[in-house]
Amino acid sequence: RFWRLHKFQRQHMDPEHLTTNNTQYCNLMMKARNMTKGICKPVNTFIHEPKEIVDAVCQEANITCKNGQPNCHQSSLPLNLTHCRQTGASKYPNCQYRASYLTKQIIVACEGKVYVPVHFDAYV
Ligand code: CPA
Repeated sequence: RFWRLHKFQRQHMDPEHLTTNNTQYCNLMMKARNMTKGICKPVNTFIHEPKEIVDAVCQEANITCKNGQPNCHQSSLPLNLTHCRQTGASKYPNCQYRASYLTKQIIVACEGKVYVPVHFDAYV
């Protein structure tokens, strides 16, 4: 169970880059964060906010996740995001992505005794 919160940090957290207008961001980051091993992960969202802000989303009211579980929570405020989507021409192992920069509310699933995000469900 413990590894899942580290997986969320690896796949979705990037507080260092507050604004990004770099077309290579997704190509570099999807690889650097090990999401292009075995397959190209088709979509992934990075959150450019401090860990405390993202962890605090778990304290918002429970809502239903896409998979029907009740452990999702929506941020009250919009957060800075980069959404990475695999291009049509991208072929493993040469994973290619298009980046979209967004400011949207996020929905995450949370788990654990220290109740923290383990899954990125959506942005709205
Ligand atoms: P991840 O957060 O690693 O939706 C599939 C993946 O695509 C998902 O990966 C997030 C990503 N995505 C994204 N941005 C989007 C849309 C999708 O980044 N806009 O998921 C981690 C694990 O969580 C998966 O193995 C499935 C699992 N999971 C799904 N619902 C859950 C729940 N309610 N509670 C706990 N785990 C859940």
